[in-house]
Amino acid sequence: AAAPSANGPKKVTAVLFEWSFDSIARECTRTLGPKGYGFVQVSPPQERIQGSAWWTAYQPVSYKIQGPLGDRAAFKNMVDTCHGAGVKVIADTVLNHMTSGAGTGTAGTQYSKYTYPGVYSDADFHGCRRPIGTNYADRRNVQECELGDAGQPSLSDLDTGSEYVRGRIAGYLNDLTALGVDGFRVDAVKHVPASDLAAIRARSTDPNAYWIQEAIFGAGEAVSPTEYLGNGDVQEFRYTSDLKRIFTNEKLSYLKNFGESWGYMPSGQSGSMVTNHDTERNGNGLNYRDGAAYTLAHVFMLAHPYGTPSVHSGYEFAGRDDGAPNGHDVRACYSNGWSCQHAWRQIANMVAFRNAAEGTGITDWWDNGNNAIAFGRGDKAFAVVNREGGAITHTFQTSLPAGTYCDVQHGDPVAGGGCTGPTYTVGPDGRFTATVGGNDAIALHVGAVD
Ligand code: LM2
Ligand code: CA
Repeated sequence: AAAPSANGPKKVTAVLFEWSFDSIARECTRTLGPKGYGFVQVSPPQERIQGSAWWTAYQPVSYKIQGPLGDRAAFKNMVDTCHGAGVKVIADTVLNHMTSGAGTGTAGTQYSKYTYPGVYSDADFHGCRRPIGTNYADRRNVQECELGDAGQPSLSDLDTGSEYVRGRIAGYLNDLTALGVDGFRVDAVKHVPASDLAAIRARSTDPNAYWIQEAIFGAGEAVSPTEYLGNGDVQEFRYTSDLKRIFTNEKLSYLKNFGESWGYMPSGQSGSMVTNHDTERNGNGLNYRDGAAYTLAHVFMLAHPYGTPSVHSGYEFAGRDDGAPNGHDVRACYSNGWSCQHAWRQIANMVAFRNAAEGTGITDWWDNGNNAIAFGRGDKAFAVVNREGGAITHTFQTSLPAGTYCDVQHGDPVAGGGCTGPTYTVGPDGRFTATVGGNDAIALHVGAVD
């Protein structure tokens, strides 16, 4: 089993999707460290196919660290800079397959299907050699055939049962570890037998590396995400689709028992997210065009104790395939289409809320039977989320110590005391009265007192 490489109580990951290594280094110092993020996730750093679509990242050519995000030196500098800012680094790693086509990769490697000089040749791939298609009821089809659409060249599926392939993959992970990487998002694990991943993990030079595995739950499928819990954490995709449904079509009051009682995997072993790079495009999760529902879902996720949350931070896109703007370089947030969700006050300030609340459960739940909810995290924190069209006024019972708290949804705490926005005073009885606007929220925690 995996021991997450802890960063104290700081467990929130910012996923800086397709940001260059240099841009991530700047952001670790500028925002991620100061806001309390424990981890930053970098897109697949290995040599990829050329092209402008973002999904070139998921078509490995070799394990050289060189491509549009930067080179090996820039990668190493990013890891060191982030560590200096108190932020650990997770690398998105693609282990199931290599690219489908033929050409020259971003580090100059000339490849063709089943031939990737310096790494793999024909014998290193499974024998199926046709697309998986739609049959997810057949385990071998899912794990030995090829990802991709029917009728097109699909992704060469590595024979992860082979000792040679396992050694190569482990060598890549261990190289990243040597560069200082603390954990891995493991792509497409449903397509790799859990036992193959365990054998790869067993070769790790960092037994504490954090693994967050991507396995999308599908009812009736042969391969279940729970099979991967022995290797590390697994993302709970039902969390993502349920949050979208609740925040767009249903009632927030339904969230009262949200979490494991909804049939989810164990909270302590699951990744939670409002969306990722796939679900923001395919409709299975909310995206930045969803306005208040999107922002408030983040407030809820970060206030709520289920899972280990990640905040996807990407860019605006007109078409599904659109690659990262401005050559992957993010000089400033909110420019050139970079959305910087991780830095929005309503989201970013909830990271410190969650850090302050770490280890506590839900207390003092309140709802109006419809779309206004409030809950505390013991004597550490309290949040109100109002998805009603209009304002609500209520006297909330909390378990907070008496005091005056900064509402971190509308202001920032000032070092040494004070708040740039509104404050609320919790009385000795633990109560405070507030009017919360429609599609707005209030968040108080013991790390932001006036
Ligand atoms: C993942 N998780 O399991 C990634 O999160 C997801 O973004 C990846 O798909 C997928 N698995 C494979 O790593 C993306 C993208 C696909 C794209 C692949 C490979 O969503 O559209 O497929 O990356 O780049 C593209 C074409 C597809 C073609 C395939 C192979 O869209 O039509 O299939 O390349 O040439 C023939
Ligand atoms: Ca496979």
